[in-house]
Amino acid sequence: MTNPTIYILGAGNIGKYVAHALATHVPSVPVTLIFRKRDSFKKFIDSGRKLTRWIDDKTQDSKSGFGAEYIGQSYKLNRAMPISNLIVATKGQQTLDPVGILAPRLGRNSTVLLLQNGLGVHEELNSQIVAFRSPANRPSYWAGICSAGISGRGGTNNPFCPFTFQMAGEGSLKIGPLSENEEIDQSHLLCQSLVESSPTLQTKVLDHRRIKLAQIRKLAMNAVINPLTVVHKCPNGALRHLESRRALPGEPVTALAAEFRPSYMVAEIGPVVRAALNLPSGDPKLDKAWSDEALLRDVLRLADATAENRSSMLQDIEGDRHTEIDYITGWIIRKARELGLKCPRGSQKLYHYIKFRKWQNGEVL
Ligand code: KPL
Repeated sequence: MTNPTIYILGAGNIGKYVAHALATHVPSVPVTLIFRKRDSFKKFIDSGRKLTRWIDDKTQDSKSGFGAEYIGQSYKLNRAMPISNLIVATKGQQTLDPVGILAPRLGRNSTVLLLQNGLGVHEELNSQIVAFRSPANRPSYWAGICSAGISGRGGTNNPFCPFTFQMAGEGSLKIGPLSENEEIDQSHLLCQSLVESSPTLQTKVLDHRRIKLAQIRKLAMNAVINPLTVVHKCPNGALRHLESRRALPGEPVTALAAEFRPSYMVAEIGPVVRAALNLPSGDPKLDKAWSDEALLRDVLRLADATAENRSSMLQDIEGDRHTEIDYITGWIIRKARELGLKCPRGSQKLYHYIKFRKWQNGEVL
């Protein structure tokens, strides 16, 4: 049986943004938000199951109310419907547990769109969720990359406007299948609904090869920007100054100054992403697009375009939460090892610093 509802796990900025766009542009498709915290679930119900978009100092309430489900303690699986379409908008490190709870409602006819930073989440779901160990039971995974600038006006912890989000800049949503063999069916409910929401989302449907390129490009950007903003405790825009800063006469060139700058990180990460992509050799266009120069240019452009932002990783560190380091820098390190490449030393140091909140030699974060 196909369930016509689109479920969204994670009511953070991206989850709210996509839910609001679906409700605005495809009101005939029911959308249900799934909550893991009772508190947020209750607040959502009490506030009338509405989401508010804040743009150019004007607010726009979602036209229709949303469905809401709570999957924390006392969750009754036996009364729950199977899920045909699930958008996962949680952070990588917050995905395994809730998807594990939902796994009995997901199966080979379900589509799961992972809308998050980093790589490696779907492999983790397949290896850690018992029901998904058999390829025959696995959902079809899609990846989504959202480049819109969205900030919460407080997030779900804000007692005044937990379900409001603010648009800081337009952007696109690229989606595509993670399996090489999957044909794109534009009439599939999830795909079609996201495309119909294009006036807001600007959805582009890519084939497997192109979504993989887009994912790895975004990962390379995040693997440079996010850990560097943590180590320097700075907004994204400061990375350009850091890049051009030279040691003053007589100033000792510390590891921080020499290594932890965008060009150094790109020089380490570039070879790993190029090898992971296994690009056909001798294609001058591809060689140029994936050169260290092009990656560095894109990193600095993204840092400039999001200059005021504190990266999601820096915000997680400041809020004393787990970070996405395992799916970003961790992925680079694992890939380098798997491909027999030189160990990316700077990335390894940053990984340890961010994962364990201290340097390998003991200094505390
Ligand atoms: O994706 C981001 C993040 O913070 O995770 C960027 C694009 C770097 C914006 O801050």
